Amino acid sequence: DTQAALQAIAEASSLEALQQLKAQYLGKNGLLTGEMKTLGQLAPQERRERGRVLNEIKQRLEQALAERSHTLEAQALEAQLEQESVDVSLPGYAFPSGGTHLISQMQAELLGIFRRMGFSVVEGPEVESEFFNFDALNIPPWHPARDMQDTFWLEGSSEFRIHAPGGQPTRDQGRLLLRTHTSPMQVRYMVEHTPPFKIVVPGRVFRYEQTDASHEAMFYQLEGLVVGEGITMADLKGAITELARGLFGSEARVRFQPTYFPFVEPGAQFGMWWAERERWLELGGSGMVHPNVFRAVDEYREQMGRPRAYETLTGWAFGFGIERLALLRYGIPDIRYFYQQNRLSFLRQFKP
Ligand code: FA5
Repeated sequence: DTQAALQAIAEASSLEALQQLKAQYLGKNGLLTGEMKTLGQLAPQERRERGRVLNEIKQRLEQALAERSHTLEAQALEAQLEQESVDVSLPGYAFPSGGTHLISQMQAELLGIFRRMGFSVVEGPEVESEFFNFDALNIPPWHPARDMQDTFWLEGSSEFRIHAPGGQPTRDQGRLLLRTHTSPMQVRYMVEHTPPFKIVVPGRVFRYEQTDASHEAMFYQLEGLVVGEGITMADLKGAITELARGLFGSEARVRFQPTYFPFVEPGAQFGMWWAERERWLELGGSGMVHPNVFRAVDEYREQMGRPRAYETLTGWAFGFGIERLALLRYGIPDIRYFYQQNRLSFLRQFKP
């Protein structure tokens, strides 16, 4: 009964029910399929007539199935949209937000102080060559000062070659390492730029060290370098004093004590008076750029076909650890809190 079948299809309440009806009529063992199978027993004339009728029925059923299926799908979609609609009047919920790491905050603050003094900020590579990290800084391979900074050596040799404007690569620059300080950027910058200039270089450095409350294997340094005509130690003291005032207020004081670094002469470690706690903070090293460093830079420049530029000039440099400054300033008992433990409860205290 075609009419009954069509009605059942039109009234099917779900896609599953529709699927069942389809199987019932048109499936392999369906009613219509059964009828089709009997065609073979009829006489040719009758078979043709009956075949035509059955085909027509089949087409009508198929069309009805398709239409109903379409309607049901549309209804399902409608219902789903209804259910998933957004109620814009509901109160929102707060997303947890990250914060800038204390060391990044300190770095930004320090760079701000130096920018106000007219310094440019430049950065260099963390994977460095033996040449820039040691040799050019007046630390030859046999020099005991190499042991002052235990080094992570890397496999392979340097691919860092500074190219002259004409494109001539320079000599081999030795083994690769993770830079143990930011001082190699002194050399890189001087090779590439013509004095006078004032730069600061922030960056990560790495040392093959046993960690403890005040030693990390990875930490941040800030390097400073000023080169020009008639630059003296007094200018260095002025800049460090300005830094101290920027950090600790106008009453801040600084002190310099003689010390040794191969790449400066004379060399001085410097500290700041922390009035609030009535104590000195030892910050880092500094001094007048050693003539051997200028010499190495000029030699390198010559090899690149650039004019020597440092013979008649003087300059000073400093370098200090940003974590050490943060430890002292905020009374943090252990440097390992910053990266190794990475404790959120600790870091959140310094959310800006
Ligand atoms: C240097 O690295 C020199 N390049 C500094 C310098 C630059 C001197 C320019 C002269 C002219 P030193 O090895 O002392 O020096 O390290 C400098 C500072 O880095 C230290 O004063 C300290 O603040 C910090 N520091 C050193 N080792 C560690 C460490 N393992 N963990 C955290 N901070 C460290």
